[in-house]
Order: sequence, then C-alpha cells, then structure tokens
Amino acid sequence: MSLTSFTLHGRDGAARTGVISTPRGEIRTPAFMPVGTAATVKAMLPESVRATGADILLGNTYHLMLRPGAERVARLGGLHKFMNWERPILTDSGGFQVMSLSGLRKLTEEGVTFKSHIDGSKHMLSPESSMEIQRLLGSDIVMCFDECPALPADRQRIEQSMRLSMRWAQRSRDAFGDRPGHMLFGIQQGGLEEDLRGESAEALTSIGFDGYAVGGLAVGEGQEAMFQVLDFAPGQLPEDKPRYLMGVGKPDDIVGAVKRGIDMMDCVLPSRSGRTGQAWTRHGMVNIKNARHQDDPRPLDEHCTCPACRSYSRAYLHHVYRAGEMISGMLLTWHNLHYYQELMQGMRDAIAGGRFAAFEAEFHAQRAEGDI
Ligand code: PRF
Ligand code: ZN
Repeated sequence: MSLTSFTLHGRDGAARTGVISTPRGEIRTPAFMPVGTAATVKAMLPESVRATGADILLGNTYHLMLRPGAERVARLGGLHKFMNWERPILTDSGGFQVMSLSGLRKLTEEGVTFKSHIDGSKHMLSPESSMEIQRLLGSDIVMCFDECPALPADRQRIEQSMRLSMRWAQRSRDAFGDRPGHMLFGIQQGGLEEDLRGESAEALTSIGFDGYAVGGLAVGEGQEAMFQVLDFAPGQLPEDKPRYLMGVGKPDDIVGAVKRGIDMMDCVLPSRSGRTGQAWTRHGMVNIKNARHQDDPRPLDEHCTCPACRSYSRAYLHHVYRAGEMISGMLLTWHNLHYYQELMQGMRDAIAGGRFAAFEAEFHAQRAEGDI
C-alpha cells in the first residue's frame, strides 16, 4: 500500500476534482497553494492560513538554502516544525528562482552556479543538490530541478532548454530514490510549442512521477497564449496523476486553467497584492488606497465572511493602508487568501455537481458588473 495517492471524484468536461492523500493530510483538488517562500506566508499566522481553507503551502529551495540554510532547518526538526505548519508542503526546486532573483549565474550540464541576492555569496544548485535540500527541508511534494526560459525565446533555445530539463528530470528521479510518503513531480517544459510539450511529456511519463507540473508558462506570453497551451498540455500528461500549473495566477487565469484540466496552482498574487493595497473580490480587483473609500462604511465585500470583511469598513482599510499600519497587510492578505480558497471550493463543488460551465459564466458575469 502506497502512503500517497490521487483519487479523482468528479469530472466536468476537462475539469477534474479529487483528493491527493499524504501522511500529513489531504489536499482537495483543484487546490490553490499559498506561497510561503521564506518559511512564512507573509503577514499571516499558519492557523490563519489554514482558516482560509488552504490544505497545502508552497516553500522555496532557493530562499531557504540561502537563509536560514537547509541543514539548520533539518537540525531544528524540518520545515513543518520550524514554521509551525504540520500539513503538506510542496517545495519548488530552485532553478526558476535562481533565474529570476539571483545575480551572476552560469548554466552548465551539471547545474547552475549563482550569486545570492542576499549577500552576493556563491552557490551551486544541481538536480542532486536540489533533491538533497528538499529532503532536508522535509518537503512532502518535491519538484524536479528544471530550467525555465523567459518568453519570448526562439524555438532552438526552448528545445535545448527543454531537453536539458528532461535530462535533469532523470537525474532528479535517480537522486530522489524511494521515499515512502513523499511525492516527486516532473515538470513539463517546451514553451508554446505543441510538439516540444509533447516530447517533454513523453520523456517525463517514461521516467515516471507521482505528479506532473506544467512549467514554463506565465513568463510573459499573456493569458491568451497560455490558454492555447493549456488547451493541449494537460492532455499530454497522465490522466491519473495530479497536474500542477506553476506560478499561476490571477483569479480568471485560475478558472481558465481548471477548466482545461489543471489540479493545482500557486501564486504570490493574493499575498503580495494584499500588502500593496489590492483586494480581490467577486467583482474584480479593488484598490483600497483609492480616495473613494475614505468615507465608505461598507465592508470590502458584503458576502465575504473573512475577518477583514466581517469587522472592518472600507474606510478603515483605506486608513490603515495610508497610515502604513501592519494590520493593513494582515487584513488584506487574509481577505485575498480567503477569496482564492472560496473560489477553489466553488470550482470543486461545481465540477462535482456537473455545473462548471454555469459557475464560469457566473464568475465572469459578476466581474463584468464591476465594483459596487
Ligand atoms: N519551473 C519551476 N518553478 C516555476 C516555474 C517553472 O517553469 C514557473 C513558471 N511559471 C513558476 N515557478 N521549477
Ligand atoms: Zn473578505
């Protein structure tokens, strides 16, 4: 008997709903994973993150290896204990963050050497060291070490990079070994090209993983191009394994991805935009810094049951944002994460009930009404 599993409970068109089971708890899919890059979902206590409905968090190899260090986290009992989150954690493998955050870097067949964005110190990441760091952290869902080129890029660059990522996927699989209770996910690359995505999917499937990510999207191509890829990419991956779209996205990206067969997503957007005065609601994005809120006694969203909407006015949220008070980021982050998790629950229920198309139509209709 395997300690982890993925069971599908319902389908509606290409959309699916199910449960990933791990020894640390169940992950209801489609799932949204709040980002806890530096062993914290910024401005939130872990119990508050759970109260929004999250089943799983995302952590980052890149940040944690640099500070406080994976060995230190391991000595202190692992990432779950360290950050006081006992439920599942997925960790990204580091390559993507090296490319987007670090200074000087050098890419070879072996891996990537780079300079820390914190203190300029020199480090190396490879498939083997990324697997070791994610093991030390105690990650439940480990991601393969891959390379993700920014788009647009020419076909030759995309093809070479994808093939390197597939060699790294095999090395990641070999280094990960057999770790009951922990899952290893492969990452599909191949840019916007259907044949390269297909080649990548075949390479990963023949290696064999516990789940498959669609990587290399939301890197500058725009929603229309991303949806065109999602019209074929999930179907190239195994039916019976979870499919994870990395680093996506806005609420309408998420609805469109789930419609096309994606089971998991993560994004900094709800937490990061909460700290810059942006609130996501059923009617779209509300900018709380706007002066039109300064005398408004209404909550952000009268239908929302989060603490920010239950107990505070728009006028108050506007005031604390303008005053630079910490509670501003706390309340807006809570609201945004709550909104995202309600959206996921709404989609899970709609898929199970065979009414995803109606759900999607209502989602877009409410946004078209605009802010009230
Ligand atoms: N690979 C990895 N992490 C990622 C991505 C990827 O392609 C993306 C692309 N949106 C976000 N995070 N390892
Ligand atoms: Zn709210």
